[in-house]
Amino acid sequence: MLDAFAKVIAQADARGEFLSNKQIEALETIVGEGNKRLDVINRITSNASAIVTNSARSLFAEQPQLIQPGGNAYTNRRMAACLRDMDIILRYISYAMAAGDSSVLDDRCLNGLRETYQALGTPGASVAVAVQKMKEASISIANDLNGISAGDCQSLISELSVYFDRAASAVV
Ligand code: PEB
Repeated sequence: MLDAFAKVIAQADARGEFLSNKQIEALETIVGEGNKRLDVINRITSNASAIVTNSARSLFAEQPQLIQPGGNAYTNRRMAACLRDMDIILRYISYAMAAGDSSVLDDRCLNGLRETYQALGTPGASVAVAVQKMKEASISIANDLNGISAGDCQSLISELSVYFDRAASAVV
């Protein structure tokens, strides 16, 4: 599990080189945008249950067969497992955002998840839709200018999008 700093250090050390100017500049950007990054993480974290429940509700409205007899989220036990999975995925995405690197998400959440879903008969494509819905909800919450001074969050939002896309494509 690496963060943005440990990653460039590992890369430079593998070559026996000092950090390049480009690497230092990239780290400077991360430090400079640190407060905005923490704000994004804080907004996702404090709205996590709304993000999960609204996204799940929207998924089941679009794919009602999932909650009908024979569906993979049918019965309270499976519904609970589904909501829990969405919560786990969102939590690891928030960790990746905190680290500025996807390795925590890749190693501890996504690795083997497609195979797990195949074994369980859980439709990965539906999980991917749920992840995309959490992405839209998270971005609109993170990007909400209400009550804050407007700033440029473009690069942080696109980084956040990449983590969601990574999670969605890891399960189909
Ligand atoms: C991954 N999910 C499930 C299981 C595991 C995971 C390991 C089996 C064991 C269990 O039920 O607890 N666990 C989860 C995860 C990590 C982890 C991400 C990462 C660290 O440790 N069913 C649907 C929807 C979807 C869904 C499409 C969006 O119809 C999910 C939610 N996951 C789902 C369901 C089950 C499950 C298990 C319903 C239960 C399936 C079953 O027992 O039949």
